[in-house]
Amino acid sequence: METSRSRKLFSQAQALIPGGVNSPVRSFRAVGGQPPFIQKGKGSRIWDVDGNQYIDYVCSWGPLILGHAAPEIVAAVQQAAALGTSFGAPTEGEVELARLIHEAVPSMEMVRLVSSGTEAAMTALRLARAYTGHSKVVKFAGCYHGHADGLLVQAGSGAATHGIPDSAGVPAAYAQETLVAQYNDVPSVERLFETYAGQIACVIVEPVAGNMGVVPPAQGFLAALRRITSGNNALLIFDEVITGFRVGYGGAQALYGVTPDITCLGKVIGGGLPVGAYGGRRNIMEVVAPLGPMYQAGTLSGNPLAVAAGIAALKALQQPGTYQKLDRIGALLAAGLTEAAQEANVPATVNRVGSMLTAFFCPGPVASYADVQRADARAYGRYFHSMLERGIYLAPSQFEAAFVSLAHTEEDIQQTLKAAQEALKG
Ligand code: KE4
Repeated sequence: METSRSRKLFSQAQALIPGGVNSPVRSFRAVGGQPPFIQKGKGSRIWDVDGNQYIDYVCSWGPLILGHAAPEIVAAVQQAAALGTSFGAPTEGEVELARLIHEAVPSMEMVRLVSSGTEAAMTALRLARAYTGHSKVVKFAGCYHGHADGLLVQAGSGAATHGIPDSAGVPAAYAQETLVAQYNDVPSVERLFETYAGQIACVIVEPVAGNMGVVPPAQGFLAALRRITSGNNALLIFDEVITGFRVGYGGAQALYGVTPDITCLGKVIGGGLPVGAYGGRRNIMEVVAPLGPMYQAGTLSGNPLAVAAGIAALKALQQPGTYQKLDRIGALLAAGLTEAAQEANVPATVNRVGSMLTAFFCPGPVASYADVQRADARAYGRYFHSMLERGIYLAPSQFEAAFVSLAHTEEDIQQTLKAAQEALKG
């Protein structure tokens, strides 16, 4: 495989950009080797600067549910750009995107647009603290909600239930306000609410975990979080940055029938451009400046180009049969990968919810963060490179979600499964 231009660019990039990348996971450090530099995408495919073509299952980590360079997205962005790229003033598109989001996710009675999922989750925590007057927040080990200080926290050691920093530069004092529970483990949440009664502002959760690899919520898990938070004057925050408009037009809250107080969105609602959002019940959102005392702002919040792309994406997703098609393609891939691993006698467990899935290199079930940690990341790394050499571009980490889009065809899946059969046979 020709890689000279990517290697040259990576060398130049490393001189100017930490690790040569603008987001750590892109560096391939989790799987080894050097990342190809991507030049273009179309539909389910991307091409690198050396002309190598790949079927793409990263899909920019979720946003490209319509595939690359979808005509309706490109046209919307071109049309918007011709009218000006940013005004720092209200525009009609922001009202339309807020309306589309509210109609799809009724619990979001009011919506504030921001420019990333991190901003959405960071602000949702601030909002919960402002609304409840409580200072502590609960997150789950293995769940990721962006890189705000209070969320870069890992479980404390043993009895210490308060969090410890999961990144340099996060003061212990910040981390201690974050409590860490175990995903799909309701008693671990109940114990925190007993220990810190009256101090907890919210529980924030990925309603389908994507950032430890895909781990679906256990039966009753989300409903239990709803019961516990409601019973303790705490808010329930669904971080639907991945699942929003991904696992269904109404997101995971519609799929599982559990309604949070605040929802965070991102990725799909920007159509591949920088958009995040948070929203919830009107009486909660009325705490947000300029209506209320909680401050949050952003120069490019509601940017006209990003909003135009988001509107085009959501309108395309309203087409009948959209999610049945995504589910069918996702199921075809998951079943084929399972079969290929069995044939190759490789221990693997494929978790899937609709069009997001992860093949864990370990026996199942994989239903918790502890289960996830049994996965053989080195085996995944070897598989990743074998697939890359065969023109299949997977997430460069065992602990991420893979995505299919409306542009992925049955032929793409068959080509992928043929490559997987060869790669798994090693
Ligand atoms: P951003 O700030 O990266 O737009 O969103 C942060 C975020 C918040 N919540 C969830 C559930 C998320 O998955 C993310 C970001 N996801 C990662 C990949 N799993 C983005 C990829 C990256 O970090 O480069």
